[in-house]
Amino acid sequence: MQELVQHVKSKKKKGIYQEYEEIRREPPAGTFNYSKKPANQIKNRYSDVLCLDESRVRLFPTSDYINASFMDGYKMTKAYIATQGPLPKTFADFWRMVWEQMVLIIVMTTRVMERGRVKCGQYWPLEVSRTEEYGYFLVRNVHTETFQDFKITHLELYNSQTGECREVSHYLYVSWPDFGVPKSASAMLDFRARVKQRQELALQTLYPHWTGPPGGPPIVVHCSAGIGRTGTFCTLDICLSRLEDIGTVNVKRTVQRMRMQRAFSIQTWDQYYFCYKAVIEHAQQTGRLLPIDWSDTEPETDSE
Ligand code: PTR
Ligand code: PTR
Repeated sequence: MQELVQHVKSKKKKGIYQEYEEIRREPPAGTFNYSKKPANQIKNRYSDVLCLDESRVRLFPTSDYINASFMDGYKMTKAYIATQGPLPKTFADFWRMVWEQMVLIIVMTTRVMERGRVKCGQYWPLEVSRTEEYGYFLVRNVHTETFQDFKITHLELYNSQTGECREVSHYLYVSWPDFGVPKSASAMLDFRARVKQRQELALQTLYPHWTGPPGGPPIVVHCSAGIGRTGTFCTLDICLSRLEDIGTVNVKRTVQRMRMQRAFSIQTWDQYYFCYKAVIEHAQQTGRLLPIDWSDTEPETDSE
């Protein structure tokens, strides 16, 4: 951990910015042919945010395209599905994906409207006790808890084709603007810890005989495009899991690897820098690091 602090201290903001620029300059690791097919183009929220063919999530059995990518986590394959904020025409596809991949948690890091613009469709019922229909799924809002920076909603997902019902938790982080960073690292760290606890508990109670990959089904993470805030959340989660396991972190490698599965993950240098700061804050909170004197490294100006 001390090495990470030294890394941030010696590079300063400017060096971290350059490190991010190096990552950005690397070309995408594959092709986007499925995203570009004429029949699929209308299913992309942004024409310039496409998913790599190799890691894309396929829906069954037909009409298999959704703008969603599997991403590995720390010592876990397919730990996440990174996806765009669902569009009204893809709501049913989104719930189909949640069902087919046996998802227990949806993490949403955007608001539905931001600065007067729609960033994501309202794909779940907002009001408690309300049920909405999406294709052959019925989704019911069972209970909502509101915190300062996030909202947790317990949903019931009913598949009218099979007659089965499942529980899905919806974790919505409300104070994170696109192309920005969360207001507070500690609120984000708290949010991430709750997501992790919920995934562990839900796996034990809902799928006690789970034989799939360790860690359980993928966690769906989305923002508006599914790259900036989504990539930042997942980078942080991977780095903290590694820190908790072996006490070291490699932010650069984590982001480089992530971009091989979800192109363009992490959109701005301050989202990248935020990962470093939040990891350091977490290490301090958990007693892995002593307080740091930043006064000797304080940069004179921001490097943008
Ligand atoms: N073409 C869009 C734009 O640049 O506005 C794509 C885009 C939108 C990219 C939002 C990233 C965005 O942020 P996030 O992935 O955090 O929703
Ligand atoms: N947020 C952490 C803390 O408060 O100790 C770590 C941290 C703080 C990291 C400051 C970097 C910092 O540098 P700057 O002031 O340039 O953002």
